[in-house]
Amino acid sequence: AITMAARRGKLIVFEGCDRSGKSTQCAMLTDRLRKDGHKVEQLKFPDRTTSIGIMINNYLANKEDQSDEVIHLLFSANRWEQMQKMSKLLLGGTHLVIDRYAYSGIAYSAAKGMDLHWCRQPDVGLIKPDRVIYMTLTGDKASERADFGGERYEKKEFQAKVEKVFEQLHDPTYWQVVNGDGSINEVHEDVFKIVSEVISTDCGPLNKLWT
Ligand code: FDM
Ligand code: MG
Repeated sequence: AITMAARRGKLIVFEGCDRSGKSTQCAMLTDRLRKDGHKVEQLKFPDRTTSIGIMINNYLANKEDQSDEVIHLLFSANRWEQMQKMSKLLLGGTHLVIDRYAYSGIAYSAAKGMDLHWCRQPDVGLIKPDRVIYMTLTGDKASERADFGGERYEKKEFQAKVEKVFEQLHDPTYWQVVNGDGSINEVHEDVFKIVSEVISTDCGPLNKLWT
């Protein structure tokens, strides 16, 4: 008898500058998909719970210094340490909703003036997202939101540079821009529409990033 091949889970990544609403939207999307009966897990990068993540956290909290190269490689290693778990979940049919990925890795490092090509290399071969939802905000909306300015990188001028790199990384073949200016529910509806389409499409086997 013909059995339907189990469909793998989809990898959905949220990207964008600080305070663009990524975390809120990740949580809402995960809840919604779960309520609709999907297997779904939410992850975030940096994952501050691992040994590498603790080093990253100390760096971001300005408790520890690292050279630009070292912190860049730690952020990348912090993704690589989750690849086995992620591929298992995806192949087992669980969708993954991820707050930041390799694009943040490149955008924040290149915004410091590091070479973009160099910055990309450590993440080559990570699991490629099925969709990147790039959240944008108009004008000064981000800095008006709560908590902006507490950690390293949370400066208006720096965020503007990060945004420029994100725009360079934007790949229309699998990125979609969502404007985060609206209410949380309005933005959620935009996100949900995009993700519903991705979930109902057969995306084939897992792909590798930038190979
Ligand atoms: N960040 C995040 C990087 O510089 N490189 C990376 O690879 C990643 C994933 O870390 F300023 C930056 C982006 C942000 C900071 O992220 C912490 P969260 O999402 O605010 O925890
Ligand atoms: Mg932050």
